[in-house]
Amino acid sequence: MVEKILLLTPPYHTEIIEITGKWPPSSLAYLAGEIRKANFEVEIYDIMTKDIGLEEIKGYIEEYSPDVVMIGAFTATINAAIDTLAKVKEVDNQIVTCLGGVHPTFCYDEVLNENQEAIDYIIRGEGEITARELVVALRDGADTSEVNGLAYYQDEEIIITPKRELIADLDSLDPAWDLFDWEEYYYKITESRLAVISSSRGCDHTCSFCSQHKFWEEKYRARSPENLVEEIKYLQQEFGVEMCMFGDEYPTKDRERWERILNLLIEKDLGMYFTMETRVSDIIRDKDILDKYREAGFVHIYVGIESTKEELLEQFNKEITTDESKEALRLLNDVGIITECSFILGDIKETKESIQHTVELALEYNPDLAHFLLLTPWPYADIYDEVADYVVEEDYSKYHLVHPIIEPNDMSRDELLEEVYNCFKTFYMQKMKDYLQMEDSFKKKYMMRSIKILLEDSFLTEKLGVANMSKMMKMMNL
Ligand code: B12
Ligand code: SF4
Repeated sequence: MVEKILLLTPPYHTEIIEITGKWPPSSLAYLAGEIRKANFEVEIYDIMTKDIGLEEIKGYIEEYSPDVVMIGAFTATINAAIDTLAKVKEVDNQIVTCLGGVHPTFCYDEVLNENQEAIDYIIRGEGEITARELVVALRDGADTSEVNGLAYYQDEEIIITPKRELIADLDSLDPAWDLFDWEEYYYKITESRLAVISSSRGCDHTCSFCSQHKFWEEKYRARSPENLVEEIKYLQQEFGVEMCMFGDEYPTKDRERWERILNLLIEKDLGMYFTMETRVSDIIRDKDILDKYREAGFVHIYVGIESTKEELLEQFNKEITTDESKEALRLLNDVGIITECSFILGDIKETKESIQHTVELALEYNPDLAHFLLLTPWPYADIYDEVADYVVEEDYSKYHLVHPIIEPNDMSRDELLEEVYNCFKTFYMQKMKDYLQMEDSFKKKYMMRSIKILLEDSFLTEKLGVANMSKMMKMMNL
């Protein structure tokens, strides 16, 4: 009898973005909400947040004894997800194991061929309806080949069922937020209880290094402002959420909808903080309402800048110019919103000099926070074919953006990594002086806390060296 469904996150850590807090896995809340509609008992066990390893996971599976276990993965987490499912099978081979998310959606054949024992089903594409229909079919003893959106191994061959259609109305979803242990989730910088929410799905741009527009089939669907703001209010009232990250690819695409969201947030006056990622062009488009962003609670915005080189922006199909990037950062800085962006390094023509030039320009662009990340071609991204001959790392667990995956013509991987660390060092040594002089006390405190976390707990801590660290900490009075 199939009754108990367990949803897991993979035991994977990077000490990169994660260091700023503990982030609830919203995908699992969405999946659980839909599965629950068919009267199953559903649990979410957030291994990533609990920071536990395979042996503890084994103990939990033995104790909970689920009938079906589901886990999600993108490229960096795929190995950890598969190892987890293998462990589940070790506990009880009768437990049905399912894998979803972007990496298995595109690489289902490679994943299934190499892991037939561990994985019973791959759920391809948008997960909610397929997951629910699959567990219903398992409970009813029905033929799973009738369920769209699956890939699985049967009689020595991979069965691929027809594509799952995207959900037409995102307001119809009902995420099971009550299944989280909210005490566990927080954003360190503001010391706030944190939720990751989703106001829309997809993106109609086609940046060549990105997988998100492909996963969502280059379509854009959005929730109604009213439905979204009601959910935010509910999260605050029921679970004490104080800060929400919009996990969307492209929350601001439709100006009318976006302004309505801002107006509603201002009207409700919830006193919450919000953060999101969006496009440079929308920030410029919205220059006349950016003060509303801040008033609504958007304290920190990540803008997709990616490069200081026009040539690379074109190669990435980013559809922005360097002037626009500078302008967007300036506009956000002017209204007191904390700005963050990343610069992708390590394309095949990269040299030590070009990296040094990038860091100089990064300082001129003047974001509050910058990341210097390495070009990481997901095997299903458009850019993959362009750089395939330069790929020198096949271990997917290293596809986390600060490990060299490709080797440029004129730099070794060690040199590349060394330069990445130098970029962080140069950038933050300079920025620290700016932070100290900030007049906006909220922003100053935010930046001081960010830098403290970066110095004390990140992948950079070791690389900066004790002498540099103490010098920086002393300089910042930390
Ligand atoms: C929030 C977030 C985080 C949070 C983690 C939240 C969490 N606990 O899950 C934090 C900030 C910690 C984080 C860290 C990292 N992240 Co992140 N993150 C996101 C972000 C912005 C939103 C995810 C989200 O909530 N989406 C909303 C939900 C509803 O959509 P979804 O997750 O896609 O889920 C749907 C489907 O994918 C599928 N599905 C997903 N999981 C499952 C599971 C099952 C069982 C099934 C059936 C289906 C299924 O069904 C879901 C519903 O339809 C995405 C970008 C994005 N827009 O999605 C990047 C993203 C997932 N992150 C990414 C990366 C690379 C990382 C890091 C490696 C970055 C780094 N250098 O540190 C780390 C890894 C940390 C770790 N330990 O895993 C990449 C992955 C790229 C790729 N193709 O491989 C993304 C896509 C961003 C990008 N650069 O393009 N991340
Ligand atoms: S990087 Fe951003 S704008 Fe570009 S395709 Fe991906 S989600 Fe869309």
